[in-house]
Amino acid sequence: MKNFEQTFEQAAANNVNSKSIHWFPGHMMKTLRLMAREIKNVDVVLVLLDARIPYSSQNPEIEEIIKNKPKIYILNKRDLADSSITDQWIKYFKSKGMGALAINSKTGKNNKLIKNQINRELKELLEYRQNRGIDGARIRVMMVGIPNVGKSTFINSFAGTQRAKARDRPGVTRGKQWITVDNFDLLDMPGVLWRKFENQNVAANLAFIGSIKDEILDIETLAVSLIDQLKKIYPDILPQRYKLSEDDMLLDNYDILCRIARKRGMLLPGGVENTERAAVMLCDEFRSSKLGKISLERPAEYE
Ligand SMILES: Nc1nc2c(ncn2[C@@H]2O[C@H](COP(=O)(O)OP(=O)(O)OP(=O)(O)O)[C@@H](O)[C@H]2O)c(=O)[nH]1
Ligand SMILES: [Mg+2]
Repeated sequence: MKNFEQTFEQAAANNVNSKSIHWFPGHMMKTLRLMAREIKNVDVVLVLLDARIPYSSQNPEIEEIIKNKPKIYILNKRDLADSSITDQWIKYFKSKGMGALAINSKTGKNNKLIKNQINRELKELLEYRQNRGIDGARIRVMMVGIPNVGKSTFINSFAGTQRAKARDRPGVTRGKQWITVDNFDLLDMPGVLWRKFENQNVAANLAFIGSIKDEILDIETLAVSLIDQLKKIYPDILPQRYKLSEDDMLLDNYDILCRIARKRGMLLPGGVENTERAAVMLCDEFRSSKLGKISLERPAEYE
């Protein structure tokens, strides 16, 4: 079984050898350049993070581009994360003087909260404009974040209609798109990953939540890493969901995947466990919160 480092090295090699498999695709490079250009034209940046991995979903290259702008961190997909840990993350961001909110973009119930937060963040600018008689000036908002975090979905719920294309896979938005809602101009952007992962945990977390295309990953390696993580931070989840015994849980992680395959009747001719199918199922069940509301990172680890 390959480890994560090997998987990513393989992905990088594929990037060189194949036209169709792209690790850090050209459109992400273009997006970083576009962001650097457009940052001058916006008033505030909404940084969408995934509530399950608020640390790993902060892209340092994006942070560098937006560092001098007012910004609000939005922990999206809060419905999939452990709510008590999300509350801890919000406190963590606030203790660092950063505006932060946790939301579920699929509901559209957050608009008032977000407008208030933007108004608070831009208080001085809005007062300045009012004093100069430029009341009613539009507020320009740039959306940034990793692929698949929900930027386009957020815009659609903010607008109350389907204005930006949003799908359940990374790499959907390919160019910039301005969308006007009341006195706001929202700039939708493609998601951006890292050029190079220094930290394999970050890479694994991004893969678990579906921000990296599964096609460039070894899904069994991914599932084995996920089993490893879940065993450490939510030890009851796998035994409960897949009816694994205490002895099963003492097996090594790959053998646990075999047990999961067997328990779900995923067998190849000859009775061998179909670990690939089990791996796809495990990742899907994690992503769709069938395993429960799971937070893979806690702020205490990053104090
Ligand atoms: N459960 C849940 N799903 C969400 C939420 N926000 C977005 N999604 C889902 O996440 C998936 C990705 O959403 P998009 O809006 O396309 O993500 P994006 O950030 O625009 O992605 P790219 O354009 O590829 O960078 C879609 O299936 C959405 O329905 C949320 O708050 N909760
Ligand atoms: Mg999008």
